[in-house]
Amino acid sequence: MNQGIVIKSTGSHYLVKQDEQIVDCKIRGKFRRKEFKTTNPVAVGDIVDFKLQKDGNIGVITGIHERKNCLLRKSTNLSKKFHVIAANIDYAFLMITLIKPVTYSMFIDRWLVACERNKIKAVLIFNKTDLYDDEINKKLNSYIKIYKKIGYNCFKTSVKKNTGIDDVRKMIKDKTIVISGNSGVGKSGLINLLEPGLNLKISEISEYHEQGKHTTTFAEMFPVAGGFIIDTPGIKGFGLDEETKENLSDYFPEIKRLSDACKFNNCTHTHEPECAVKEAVSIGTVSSQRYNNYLNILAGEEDKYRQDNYV
Ligand SMILES: Nc1nc2c(ncn2[C@@H]2O[C@H](COP(=O)(O)OP(=O)(O)OP(=O)(O)O)[C@@H](O)[C@H]2O)c(=O)[nH]1
Ligand SMILES: [Mg+2]
Ligand SMILES: [Zn+2]
Repeated sequence: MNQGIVIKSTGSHYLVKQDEQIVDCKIRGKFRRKEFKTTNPVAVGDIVDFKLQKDGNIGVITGIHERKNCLLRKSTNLSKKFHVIAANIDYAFLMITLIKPVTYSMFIDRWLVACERNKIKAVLIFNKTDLYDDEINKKLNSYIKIYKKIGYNCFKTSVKKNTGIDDVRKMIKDKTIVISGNSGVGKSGLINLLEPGLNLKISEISEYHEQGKHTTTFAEMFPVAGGFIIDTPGIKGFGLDEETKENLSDYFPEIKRLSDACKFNNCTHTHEPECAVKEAVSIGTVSSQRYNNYLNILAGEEDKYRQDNYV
């Protein structure tokens, strides 16, 4: 039996790395059906057992080792199935741009909820700072203030001007990191800058829609700056499951911290009297932007954040 790590998944086959050898593997039909809750039973980052076929460099995956963690999302909120973005990761980087394209705060907060839920350390990277004018810089600083206060690591970068990259580089050594975000924010561009030999495909964002063109189509892991980064295809939305919504306040760290001070121990922080969270929002110690996103996720107003007028 051979053992290796999945470095690329295309849905129908998987590249598995064992020492310096890379084997093109499929999975057994039976194995595939057993995992009914996810659209992809095997994800990049998974440690798998595989059998080599007689004719050389082709294999069959026969088992997945237990995951330390994984980042999951529902492809749409209507879908019942989950997609495993990556498995066995130390940090999840979310790349955000406040222009070309605009990353909405609702998207950021939903993604952070998924990280909290899966016990993955989240890091926010605000890219394309070379394009920001005074107004956008004000927004950037307010975002950074909000997220730093909660305890999230935040970085400002310009992949184009090569600024802020060294601080990001320091995070990577000996770690496995997944990088996620909307299409066109510069995920692959950042990896190219960190490890120029890789030459990952990037493309201009569309002029009219100011959105990315989904250039990266499959998740893939690369050796970068003494660690590993999993580049992923850009995503628009981030669907959460019912269970996450039921315990939502557990996944907003600043709300969770205050919950004990609410009058009712089952306080949902929506309509209850003597709610410590609502009091904190009213005096500004909890961000109203975060609180509104909390309320919207609770209320199931799933797709509002896609509208242009949503912050
Ligand atoms: N002005 C500016 N442009 C940038 C910056 N970083 C990336 N870009 C440009 O943004 C475009 C998209 O970059 P990609 O690296 O392909 O974006 P991506 O996030 O990998 O996109 P997908 O693979 O579609 O998810 C390219 O034209 C880059 O040159 C930056 O810091 N400033
Ligand atoms: Mg890309
Ligand atoms: Zn409360």
